Amino acid sequence: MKTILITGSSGQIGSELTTRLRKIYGARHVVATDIKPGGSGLEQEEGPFETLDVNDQRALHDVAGKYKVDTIIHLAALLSATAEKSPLFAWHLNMGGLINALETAKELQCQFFAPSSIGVFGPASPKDSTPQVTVQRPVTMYGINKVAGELLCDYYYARFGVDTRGLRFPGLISYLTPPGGGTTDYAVEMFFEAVRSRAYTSYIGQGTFMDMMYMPDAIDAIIALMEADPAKLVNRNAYNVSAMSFDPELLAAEIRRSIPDFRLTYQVDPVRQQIAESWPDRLDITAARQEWGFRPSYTLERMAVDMLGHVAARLP
Ligand code: AKB
Repeated sequence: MKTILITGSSGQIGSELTTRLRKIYGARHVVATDIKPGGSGLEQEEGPFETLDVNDQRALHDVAGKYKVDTIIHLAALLSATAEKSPLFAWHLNMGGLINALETAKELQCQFFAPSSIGVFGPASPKDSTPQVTVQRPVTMYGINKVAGELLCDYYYARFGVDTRGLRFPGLISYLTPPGGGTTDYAVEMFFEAVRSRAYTSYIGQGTFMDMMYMPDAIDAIIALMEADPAKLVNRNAYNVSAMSFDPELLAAEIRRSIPDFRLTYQVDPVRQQIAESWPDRLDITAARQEWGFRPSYTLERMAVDMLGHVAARLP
């Protein structure tokens, strides 16, 4: 039986992952931590929760030691748009938090997961069917952090034998906890505004395609990768994963199947638009399929129907 420590457990991924892992491994075996409570609130109610600043190496080590964890899932990080507003802070949080979590994993001999991102690619990477192994020259602070993070995780595996694993997440779509400060957040906002007001103004321009995935598939992917046979993992840090690729028009068309009078307009934000244009249109996910059986189950159509149902149920 695993005992898992999650950092950033109140965030978009953390809040749903904590609940799922507690169902699999038991509430006592999943220690949720965050710098502040938040998220769905369940991560504090359903099992152990500790307030933790990942930049505090000693505190991180002490919490992991107190619960005798054997797995660390390190989610605490700043996303792309926020990182671009405060690049120095992003460097300290994203890199400082990661190295502290890796050191703890090394000292306590833990298995380790850290999310990477489509942000590791840049304008010099192939835009379509972006390969697993290709040019990685990102032009954002977030992307630089993520590339350095992938390399650090590889280093801790090769040098110290820490069982590090990671996924390059695309935009993640969910209804429970909102994403914060990402470039792909527009997709989630569009669902909520479509149900609330039947209209949405997109900060990402028409024709800008990005990879996306529904949260249940993202959670399944983390669990599948962490359970995968280590002998089969060639590209540990980190695997391209994605379930769909769309631009704002394509998503709006899908929403109109359920809300025919939904109106989409544009007010493009130059910073987030530039970030989006530097990222791939569509990833090649062959390595994840072949090495550990990645198989997302939500298409754009299935995801949109499910999302709209849940968002309608949540809004007053
Ligand atoms: C962001 O937009 O910053 C994230 C990501 C793709 O890593 N959702």
